[in-house]
Amino acid sequence: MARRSAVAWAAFGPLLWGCALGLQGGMLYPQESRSRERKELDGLWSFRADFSDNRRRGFEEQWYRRPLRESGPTLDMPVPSSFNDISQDWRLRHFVGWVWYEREVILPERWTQDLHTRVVLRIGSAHSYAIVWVNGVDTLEHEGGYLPFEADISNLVQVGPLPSRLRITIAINNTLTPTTLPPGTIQYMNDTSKYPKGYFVQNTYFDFFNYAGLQRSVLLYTTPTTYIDDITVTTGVEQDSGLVNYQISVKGSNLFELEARLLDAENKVVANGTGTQGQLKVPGASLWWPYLMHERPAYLYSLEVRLTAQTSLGPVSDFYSLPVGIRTVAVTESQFLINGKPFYFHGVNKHEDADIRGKGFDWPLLVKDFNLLRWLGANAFRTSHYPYAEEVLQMCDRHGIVVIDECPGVGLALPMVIAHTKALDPSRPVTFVSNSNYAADKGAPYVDVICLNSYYSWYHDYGHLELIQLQLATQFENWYKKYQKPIIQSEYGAETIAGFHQDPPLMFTEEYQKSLLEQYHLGLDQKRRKYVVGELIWNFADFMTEQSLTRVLGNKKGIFTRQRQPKSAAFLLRERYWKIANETRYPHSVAKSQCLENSPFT
Ligand code: BDP
Repeated sequence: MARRSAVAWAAFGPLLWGCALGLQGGMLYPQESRSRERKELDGLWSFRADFSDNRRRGFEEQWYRRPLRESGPTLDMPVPSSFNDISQDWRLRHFVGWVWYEREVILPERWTQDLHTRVVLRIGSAHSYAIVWVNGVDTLEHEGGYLPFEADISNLVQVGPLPSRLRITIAINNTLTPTTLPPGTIQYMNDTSKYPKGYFVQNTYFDFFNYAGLQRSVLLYTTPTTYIDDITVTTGVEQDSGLVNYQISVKGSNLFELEARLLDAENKVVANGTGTQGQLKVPGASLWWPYLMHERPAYLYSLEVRLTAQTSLGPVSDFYSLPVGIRTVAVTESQFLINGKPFYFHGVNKHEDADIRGKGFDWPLLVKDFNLLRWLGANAFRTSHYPYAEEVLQMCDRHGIVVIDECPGVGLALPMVIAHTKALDPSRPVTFVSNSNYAADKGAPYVDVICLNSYYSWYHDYGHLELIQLQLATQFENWYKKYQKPIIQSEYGAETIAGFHQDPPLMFTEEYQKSLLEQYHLGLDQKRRKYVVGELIWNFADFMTEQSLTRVLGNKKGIFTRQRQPKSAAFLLRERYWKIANETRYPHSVAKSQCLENSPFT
C-alpha cells in the first residue's frame, strides 16, 4: 500500500538466460535437445486441503504413503493454477495451512531402464513451502513460492523391475510468517466471546492476494548422467565486435570435452571455442536492442554447447542451446544506457494475477499481455512484487522488453540485500523501490537507479489534481539534489472503476484516472530529458487483493481491467508511449518496423 514505506529491490536490464554469476552450480531451464527429453505434468491433479484444527492430519495419517484418494475425498485441481478461486467452497478461498496435491505418471521405459539417463523432477513454483514425495519417499523440500526447484529422482525410478506408475505427492503450506518471503503474521483471536477456540487470521503487509498452490508447470526431464549443469554468459562490445564470455559447469565426470559454438539468427556459426570458459568474439555483431529503440530489436544468437564425456558406462554426449543477446548496460549520473545510448523506460508494473486462475501460469494470458504491451508501446515492465515464471523472461528476451525483476521481499527494507544481489550478478544495475522520505531513505545510497513511488492526488491531497505538478517537481528535485542518480517514477496511479464516468472528474472515475495521468505526464516531461529515465504506471491491469474498506473487489488502478479490456487511460498512455518511442528511437532514420505497425504514429 502506498502509505506504508513499502520497498522492494530489483535487478534490471535485459534479462538474458544463464545469469547466476557467482553461484555454485545452476538450474538450467529444462529444454529438449538431442540428449534431453521433457514430460509435462500439467493438467488435473488430485487435491485435498487439510482442514483439521492443527492442519497436520495429513502428516499424522501419512497421506503420502498411499494414493491420496485412499485417505479421503479429493478434488480435481488444475495445474498450473492457484487453488483459491477454483472451487465454490469459500473456506478454500481463504484457506491457510497445508494442502495436498498428487499426480500419477507413467514413465517411458527408457527412462527407468537406461542407467545413462538422469531423471529430474522440476516444480516451477509452489507457494510457499513445499514437501515432495515420490512413491511415498521424502524427496525434496523447498521454501519460497516464486522460483523453480528440482530433484534428481533417478535412483527412485531406476530400481529393479519396472515401477508401473510414479506417484508424486506435494504438500504445500501457504502460511506467511515474519520469516517467509513475502512476510506476514498469524494472529490468534483469543476473545472467546467473539471468536471460536483456536480462531486465527493471516495478516499480510502487501497489497495483493496471497494466491497459492502449484502456480507454474511441473515437469520431468532427462539429461545424461554426465551433463551440462550450468552456463553463465556475460556480454560486452569492443569497437564493432560483440564479446560473449561463457563459463560452463559440468557434473557427473571430470573426463570431458566441451565445445561452444555461437550461431546467428540464420543458424550460421559465427564463433566457436572449447573448454569450460572462454570469450567468443563476433566482428560486426548485431546487438540486442529493446524493441522501439532500434529497427532490429531483440536480436538473439544461440550458444550451442556440446559435452562429450567418458564415463564408467561408456561415452556420453549432452547438448544445450542458450539464447544470447549481446548488449551492454550502464548507468551514469543522469542516464540509463543500453549499448551506449540513453534508454527511457516507458512501461508498466504488472502482477501475474487474472480471473479464476489466480496466479496460475497461462499461455493465452501471457501472449495477450504481450500483445497489449506492444499495443500500448510499453518497452519495459517491473515484475511487482516477486519473480515471474521463466517463460515470461524468455518472452521479454525475444520481444525486446526490458525487465525490472523484483525479488519477493516486498515490505522489506534491508540495504544489505543489494550487496547480496550484486555479489550474485555484478553485470546488472540494481534498484530499490521506495516511497519514503528522500532524506531518510535507507536504500538510495546503494542503488544504481532510484525508483520512486508517489500517489499525489490519491493517497495525499486526494481530489486535488492541481497540486500534482508542484509536488512531483519537488519530489524529483529533492532526490536528485541529494543523490545525483537517475530516477524512475516507478509507481503512480489512481483507483478507477471501469465504466464510472464523471466530468469534471471525480475520484474512481475513468476521467479522474486520465486527468491524474495527464498531470503526472506534464511533470515528468519537465525532467525527462534531464535525469528522470523512466515512468511505470501502477498498474497494467486490475488485480485481486485481500478484502478491505479501500479495495472494491481488489486493486482497481489498472489501465486495463482484470479481463484485459482498456479503460480510457489506456488510450492516453498509448498516445504518450508511442510519441516518446518515436522521439527516442535510434537511429532516428529507422524504417517502419514491425513493432511500429498499428501504432497511432505510422
Ligand atoms: C504501492 C505498492 C503496491 C500497491 C500500491 C497501491 O507498491 O503494491 O498496490 O501502492 O496502493 O506502494 O495501489
